[in-house]
Amino acid sequence: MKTQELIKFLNSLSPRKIAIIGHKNADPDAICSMYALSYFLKNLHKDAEISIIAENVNKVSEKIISELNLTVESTLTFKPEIIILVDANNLVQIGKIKEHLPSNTPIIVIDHHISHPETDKISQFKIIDEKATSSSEIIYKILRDTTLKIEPKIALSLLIGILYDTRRFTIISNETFSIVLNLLKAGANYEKALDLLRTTMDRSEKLARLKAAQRATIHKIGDWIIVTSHVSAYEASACRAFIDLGADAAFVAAEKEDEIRISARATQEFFEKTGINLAKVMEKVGHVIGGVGGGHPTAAGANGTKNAQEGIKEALKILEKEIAKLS
Ligand SMILES: [Mn+2]
Repeated sequence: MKTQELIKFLNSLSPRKIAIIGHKNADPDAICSMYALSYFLKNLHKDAEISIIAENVNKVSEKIISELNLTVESTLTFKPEIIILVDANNLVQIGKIKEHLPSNTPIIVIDHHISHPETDKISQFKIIDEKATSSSEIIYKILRDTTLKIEPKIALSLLIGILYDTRRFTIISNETFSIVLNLLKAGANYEKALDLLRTTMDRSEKLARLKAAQRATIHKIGDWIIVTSHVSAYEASACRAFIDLGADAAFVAAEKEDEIRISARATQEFFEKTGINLAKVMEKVGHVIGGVGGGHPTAAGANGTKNAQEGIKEALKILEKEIAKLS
């Protein structure tokens, strides 16, 4: 971890106002890693004003924010002297906040998603660890490299972030288990973490999933079953539902007035046997819908403003081409 370089970079700027910004629809990993990072920064720059910002947060994050009594702003509340993007690696992901960023403000990127071409252009310093299960894991390693004591609430937050992004220890490395053990020793309560991540599904989410199923198209490409559909919201949830139903990969578009979002999910088996990385697929889909895409090999997405249908078609075209190469 480039912790010492990070500290050096931060000290060279000695910022008095720091904005930590996560992606839109911030998930528990984004929220919890931003919170733990703010703890680190408060100790490094004692007098600095620090705010945690995300345009909006997802439902389970809402619960965590209220239970842990965190403060998350939806917009910039001051002119930052430094911006730290966490769990995001490009500015489209932060949504409308992008329009309010003061120019010439140094940007640091801390993220675990597959690196994005824009990252180098926008950032003066970055810590990108694609092997990390979560941004929370990266922040843990930063804290570990300092003499700062990890307080129980910080340990709990990081555990929540890791649990969420590993899908409760489904996608995990041996190292992550040792990190989790250290978080438990630092006072994180595992029961509490699980409890905070438990949510009941909204009626609107249930309806979105069922409508997605009603509108689904099944594509048989080689031996694989790919499902596509469209909804007005909860596209990621709908994708997960299709994977649970038996799809090897799923693409679901959500069309809003001024925004197109396409979510993509695949099984680990699909990724391992085809080598198709959805983050790369969605990067291309992002161009088609007039925005950007990225994410992880089996969970990715794209945001844009137009051509939802074409975006889905592009994804299928890429899959057809790649799968044809295999036979
Ligand atoms: Mn994450």
